[in-house]
Amino acid sequence: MPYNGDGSAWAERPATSGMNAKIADLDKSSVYCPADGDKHLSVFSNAPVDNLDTSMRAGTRGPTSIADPVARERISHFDHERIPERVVHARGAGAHGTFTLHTSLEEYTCAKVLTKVGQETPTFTRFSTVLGSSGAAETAREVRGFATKFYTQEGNWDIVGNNIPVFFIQDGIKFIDLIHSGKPEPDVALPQAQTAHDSFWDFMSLTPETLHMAAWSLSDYTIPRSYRMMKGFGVNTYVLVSATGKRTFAKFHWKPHLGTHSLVWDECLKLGGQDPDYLRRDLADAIAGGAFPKYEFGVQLVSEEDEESFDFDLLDCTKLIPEELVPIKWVGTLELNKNPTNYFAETEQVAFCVSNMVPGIDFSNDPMLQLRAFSYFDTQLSRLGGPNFSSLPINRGVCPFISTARDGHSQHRIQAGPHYYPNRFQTPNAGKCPHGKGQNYATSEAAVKEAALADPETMTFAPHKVEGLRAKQRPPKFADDYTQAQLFYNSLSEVEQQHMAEAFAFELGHCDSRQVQETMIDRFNEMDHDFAVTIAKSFDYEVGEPKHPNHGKKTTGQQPISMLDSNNTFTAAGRKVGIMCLDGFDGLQVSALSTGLVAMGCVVQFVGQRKGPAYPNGVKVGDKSASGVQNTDFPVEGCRSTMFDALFFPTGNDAFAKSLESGRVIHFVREAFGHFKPIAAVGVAVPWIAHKCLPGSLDMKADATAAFSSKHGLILGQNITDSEASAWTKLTKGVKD
Ligand code: HDD
Repeated sequence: MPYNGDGSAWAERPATSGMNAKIADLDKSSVYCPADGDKHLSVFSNAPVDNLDTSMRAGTRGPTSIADPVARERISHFDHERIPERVVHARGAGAHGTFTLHTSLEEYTCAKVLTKVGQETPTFTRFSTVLGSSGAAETAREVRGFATKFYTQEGNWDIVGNNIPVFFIQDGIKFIDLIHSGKPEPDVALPQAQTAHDSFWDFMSLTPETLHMAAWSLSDYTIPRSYRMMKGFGVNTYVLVSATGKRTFAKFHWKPHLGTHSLVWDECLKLGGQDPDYLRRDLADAIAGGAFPKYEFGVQLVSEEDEESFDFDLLDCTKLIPEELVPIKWVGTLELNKNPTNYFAETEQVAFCVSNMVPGIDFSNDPMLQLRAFSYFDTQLSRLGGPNFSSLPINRGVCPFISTARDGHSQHRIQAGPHYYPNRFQTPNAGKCPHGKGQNYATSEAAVKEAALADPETMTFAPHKVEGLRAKQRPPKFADDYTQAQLFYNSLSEVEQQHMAEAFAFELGHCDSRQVQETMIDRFNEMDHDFAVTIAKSFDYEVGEPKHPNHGKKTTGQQPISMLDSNNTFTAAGRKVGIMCLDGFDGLQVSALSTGLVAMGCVVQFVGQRKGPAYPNGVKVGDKSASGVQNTDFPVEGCRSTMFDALFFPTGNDAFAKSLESGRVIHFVREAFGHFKPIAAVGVAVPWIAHKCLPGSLDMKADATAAFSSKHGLILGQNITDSEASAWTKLTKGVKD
């Protein structure tokens, strides 16, 4: 069952049983709308209002009275309904969930969320695009955000990551220029939600450290098929701190149970108009239908002793740790299982802060991370109107705490007790004081260690030594911009490399500056000479010999770079199949196939001549009460093949066969075939596909009634066997000959 837009979900307060601690907490602040006798329409004062249609005025045609508090307050509230959208990642979709730990990381961290096996931690996850404004289309080529707030028993912990394991720049000080260059041009504010313009590629071409991320950005990673089929990465290197004070570097990973899959660019261009909400709809539909998206959570761990043992720097977030060097340890599962009740209150007001940490998790000295730790908290002050954003319902924690912070705009709490520390009421302090004098500081290295280790579960920052010459400087290994860009490119399949070249032609084809195009081609020449030669063809440019020839190495693993790698998951589950139910269709076939597809976890949608009843073979058109009448999701004029992952054409009677002849229906097949989508057909639909829709495209004789092409994902036949059906559902999307 897809997300129901008819408002029926607003009518009643959901049952509270089975709610996780955060949902139960939010419920305290929720208001539902039933007219249950005690409630009435009101204004700010909550006084009842009888008339919301007509303002107060002197006589029927006289001036409107400013003394009408109802009209005034309604207009005034409306005037202030908007808050600033996020300066980046403005467009997002959120969902509540549960994180369950299945493998303890006790050896590395004292954070309970990562040590108590079986513990369920409530979460809120927000997926996003980066550059588009809050109303932008979601299928634009964009890096995607993957941010999760864990409401742990020790406070909130936020992992604010992306769907790509590396980032554009090595130092947060450059973030402002990176984002300015990618956002719409400042004079006429275009283009929206895309990097296909001169400023962005100007910045990229003049900033060599961006090369690795530039390659990821042009790849299929920036056009995901679904947030349910998208990886996530913490990107920066963090530090886990054990109960004995041992510090271990950690990279965070999310791996989708449905595998990692993308759209093809032509689909994106079309879907941008057909359904600009494609990804948030997909997420809401899946959760509403009970097909809860799941992700494995994993860590790559590096001991402090091994910090220098790589040919890249762990503090450089333009680099990943190849899995053959450090495998991923999978420790928990995130399930997204509840849609928000109110988009603004939850998805918009959620404030992810990289600085939200719990004891046992710490920052590394990654210079991006260190500045991020400031930026997120800071931006919420203007976005959410002041320092009390952390006590908004979606942001407040579920663990008990005491704070001496007070007052400020829109204070939500009524705080009793001392607003200073230390105090004579012995407000408990988690930290240990080595001197027992009430001050939480120590005067020697030994005392600091002793204090931290005395009660590791409460230490916020584990002590560790830092020293160095204070200067604007970078570590030497930060200088290698090529090795990992080459590793990424080599690890892709040929077709994915081809997609990158096509993406380059689109992106740089939208730039006007010859200098930008040529400099960028020269940059990619340092990644791979053949690639540079290919992309240069679209720009009539001759590429020279690279200074850093491609080393030819590849990487693979549990989070394989290529989406066609055998370690990726391929499943029919979660895929959307469109079934063409033009009047006169074979009802038995449709019901049998749709039941089978649903059992495999597919979402089935029916397309007919009209939204409403479709009449099977043997039922008179118009006889709505006859058995077998199929309710459709879309009229054929109201949807396109791009909205489905696969299509099924049943057989049918003469009327059905005649309706197949419509140009719109033929276009369905041609377009889906062009996107390498699985198409299945039976009976009269077989010769129609072979000879009308795809003449000359199929390897079948003119009189053939059956054909199967695993390459095209096309299956045509009188009967579809189980093995053919399962091969069909492998969905060879995006694979080109
Ligand atoms: Fe950021 C939002 C991810 C670098 C400053 N960022 C934001 C969001 C995600 C990321 C997913 C949206 C969170 C949400 O859904 O509300 N950002 C990243 C990643 C980065 C990164 C993976 C590189 C490793 N960001 C980065 C830097 C800075 C920022 C270097 C500034 C120094 N990011 C912000 C911000 C935002 C933000 C301006 C905008 C809205 C917000 O924080 O809450 O503070």
